[in-house]
Amino acid sequence: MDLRAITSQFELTDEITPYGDGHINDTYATTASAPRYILQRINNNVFKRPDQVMENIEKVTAHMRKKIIEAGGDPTRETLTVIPTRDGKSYYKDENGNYFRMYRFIENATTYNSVEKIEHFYEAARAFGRFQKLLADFPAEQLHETIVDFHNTGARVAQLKEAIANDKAGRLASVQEEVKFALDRAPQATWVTDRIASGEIPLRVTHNDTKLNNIMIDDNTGKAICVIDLDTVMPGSLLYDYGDSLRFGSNAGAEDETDLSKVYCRTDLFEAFTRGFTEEMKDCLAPAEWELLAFSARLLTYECGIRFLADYLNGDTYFKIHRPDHNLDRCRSQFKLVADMEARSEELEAIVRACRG
Ligand code: ADP
Ligand code: GN1
Ligand code: MG
Repeated sequence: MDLRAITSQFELTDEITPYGDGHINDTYATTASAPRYILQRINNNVFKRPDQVMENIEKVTAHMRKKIIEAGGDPTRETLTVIPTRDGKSYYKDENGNYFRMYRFIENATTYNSVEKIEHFYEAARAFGRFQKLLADFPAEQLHETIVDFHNTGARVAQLKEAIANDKAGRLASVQEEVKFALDRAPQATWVTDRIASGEIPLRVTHNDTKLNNIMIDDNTGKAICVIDLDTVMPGSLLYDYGDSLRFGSNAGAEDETDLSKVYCRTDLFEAFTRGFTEEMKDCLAPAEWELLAFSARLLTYECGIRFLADYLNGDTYFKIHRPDHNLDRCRSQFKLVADMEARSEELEAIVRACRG
C-alpha cells in the first residue's frame, strides 16, 4: 500500500511507520518531530460502516471538546482531534475501498499494555468515570450502533454456538475443555441485558472498549488524560466499561499469557480501579449497577474469552493474531481469569461494598 499517497490526502508529506498494539485497526505514526500524527486504516471487516464510525467520533469529540474548554482543559490532549482530508472530510476512501483517518498525536503520554504503577490504574478508573460523565448529556439517539450486539453476551454465546456447529477451521476436537467451560456458564450471559430490558440498569453512552491501552497516561503527571479508540462509543451499560477495564487491567498476567499460573486477578488492582471509578460515579450509580459491578468484571472477561474462542474456531478472521494459536492462548488466559474471579468472588464483592460505603 502506498502510504505516502494516503498521507498526502491529509496534506502531509511526513514518513510514517507502524505503531501500537491494537487488535483491530492498522495504526501508523508519523516519524518527523512534532506535530506528529496517527494514521489508521479502519478495519472494515469489523466495522461495516466506517463512515458511521467517523460520524460518531466527530460528534462525540465535538461534544467533549466543548466541555473540556469550558472546564479550562486542553482539548488537544484531553480528547482525540480528527485531522480532515484536503476535501474537508473526516476520512479518506481509496480506490480499493480502504478507509483511512488521521488524528493529532497526543505527545508526552503513554498507553500501557499492563499496569506498571497501581496509581496509573486508579487514574485510568477516574478518567473512564469522567468520560461517562462528559457524555451523560450526549443525545444517544444520534449515535450509530457501529457493531450490533457488541456487548450482548447472550448473542456472543449464540455466535460461539454457531462457530462450534460450523467448525470451519477443523479445530473443535482440540478445544473441548474450553467449549465446556464456555457453555457451562452460558446461563449467566444475560444477567446484565435482562436488567437493561427490565429498566433496572440504565442505558448510557459508553466507550465499550476500555482496556488499558485505550487510555493515555501523562508522562509527567501520571494522570490519565485522554480516552482514545472511540470506534465503539455507543449506547451501553456502564458495567461494560467497568468490567472490561478489569478484565484487562486486573489480570496479573497478559491477555495472551501461555503460563496460566501467572494469570489471576490482582485484588490490589481490582480495589484501586473500583475505588477510582466509584469515587467518580458514586452519585450516578443505580442500585442494580452497584449489585452487578463485581460480577461484570467476570462477565466481560467471559465474553471476551468466548469471542477469542469463536474466532479461533472460525479460523482467526476477526482479531489480529501474531502466532498460530494466539486466539486460543487469549481464550485460555481469559477463562483462567474467570475461574479465579469466581473463586475470589466473595473478596471482590467485599471490595465493592467497601467502596459503596
Ligand atoms: P485499535 O482499535 O486497533 O486498538 P487504537 O485506536 O487503540 O486502535 O490505536 C492503537 C494504538 O495507537 C493505541 O493503543 C495508542 O498506543 C496509539 N494511538 C492511537 N491514537 C493515538 C493518538 N491520538 N496519539 C497517540 N497515540 C495514539
Ligand atoms: C479489541 O481494538 P482493541 O484492540 O482496543 C476489541 C475489543 C476486545 C479487545 C481484546 C472493536 O480491542 O472488543 O475486548 O480487542 N475491539 C473490537 O483485547 O472488537
Ligand atoms: Mg485500541
